[in-house]
Amino acid sequence: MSANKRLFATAAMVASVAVAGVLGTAPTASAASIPMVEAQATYIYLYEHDDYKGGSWRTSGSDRNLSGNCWSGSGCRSVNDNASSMKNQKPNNASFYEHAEYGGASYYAQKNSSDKDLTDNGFDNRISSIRVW
Ligand SMILES: [Ca+2]
Ligand SMILES: [Ca+2]
Ligand SMILES: [Ca+2]
Repeated sequence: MSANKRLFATAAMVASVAVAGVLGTAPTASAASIPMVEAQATYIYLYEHDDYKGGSWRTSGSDRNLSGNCWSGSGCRSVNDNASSMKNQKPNNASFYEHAEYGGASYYAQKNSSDKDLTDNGFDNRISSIRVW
């Protein structure tokens, strides 16, 4: 019986510590008011070469025309028709299209997936637009 009481007392202590912990974080609760888009930004990455090498470029949403987008690094090597590998780190599926405006053949990139070589998908150096679903 006294053992049960001790157990209860311990549980109550743990509970109060937990409450204190929650209250302790209250001053930073304003962080929760940051828009979710900002706080949980995720991206789809395209890479200039196989194996995620060369320049990279990322987008958080759909892009109807990759023309004018440049790989990271010096100069402006065009992303359009030049992506050779990709990582989709978003919690959304995405489609890559052969042409701008989501036209032509498409490649389906599941959420949280990656592909180190788009050649075997017939999509090496072809992507011209991206739609995030
Ligand atoms: Ca390429
Ligand atoms: Ca592939
Ligand atoms: Ca293309």
